[in-house]
Amino acid sequence: MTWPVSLTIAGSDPSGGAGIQADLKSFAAHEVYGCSVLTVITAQNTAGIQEVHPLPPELVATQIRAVVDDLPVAAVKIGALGSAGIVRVVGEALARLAPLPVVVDPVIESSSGRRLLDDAGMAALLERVLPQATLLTPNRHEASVLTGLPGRSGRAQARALLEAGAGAVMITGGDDADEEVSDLFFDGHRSFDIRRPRISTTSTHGTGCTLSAAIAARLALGDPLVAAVEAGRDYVQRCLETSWPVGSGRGPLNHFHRWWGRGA
Ligand code: PXL
Repeated sequence: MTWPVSLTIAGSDPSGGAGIQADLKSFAAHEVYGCSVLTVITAQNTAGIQEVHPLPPELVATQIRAVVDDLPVAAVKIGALGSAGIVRVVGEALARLAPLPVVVDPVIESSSGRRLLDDAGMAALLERVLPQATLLTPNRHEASVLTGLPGRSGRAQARALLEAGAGAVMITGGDDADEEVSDLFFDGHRSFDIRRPRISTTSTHGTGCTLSAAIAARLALGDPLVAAVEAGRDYVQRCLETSWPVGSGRGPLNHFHRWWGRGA
């Protein structure tokens, strides 16, 4: 018996709803051992983000080395990277870890609109990290910024992201206003929409982090990619359905609904 291990390389949200905190909760809920390499320290809560401080790239590189030299990492999730220098060291580390499954959530800004990666970082992400993604999970805005294609051209964006080197793409539609949330999956062969009813809740902080971490957890457990994507999407739906208000703004998801049930 071995304990599956997932690694998140992402930013910190001290309010615990997004970033590495969401990723570690998501790994734990899947009974996957979670480890985390910090890239950016933010000061934020459910109401908004106050500060964003990327760490020195060498410190990110040293953290990654400390983890992968010791632990049998079976899947990696990449979240906010914060600077072009960090993108570069993460790209180098992924090349050494290949062919491990890598889920890349191309975080460009926080849900409240604060930049978490500048333009130089975006260019580096496209060149050095995106081609190493087993799966890329942009929302519509991120897919549009990464491809330069307008917001609603999901299929064209997905094709462009595969041409840029991603193994597969899931463009998430949670930020739309539609009754139904529709996510688009494309891996070059299979293309399908995953549709779920929209849940009326203000507890949506960290949805993208949680989804990509859940998929990485399923991959660490040995699921094939499409099964991992569908299971990850169902997990997020349950997290949203069972969430309850925490904080004054956009609250967190209920990562532990299997044990905690629905909130009071
Ligand atoms: O949800 C994107 C995201 C990722 N990582 C960190 C964040 C956020 C959004 O606020 O703070 C650290």
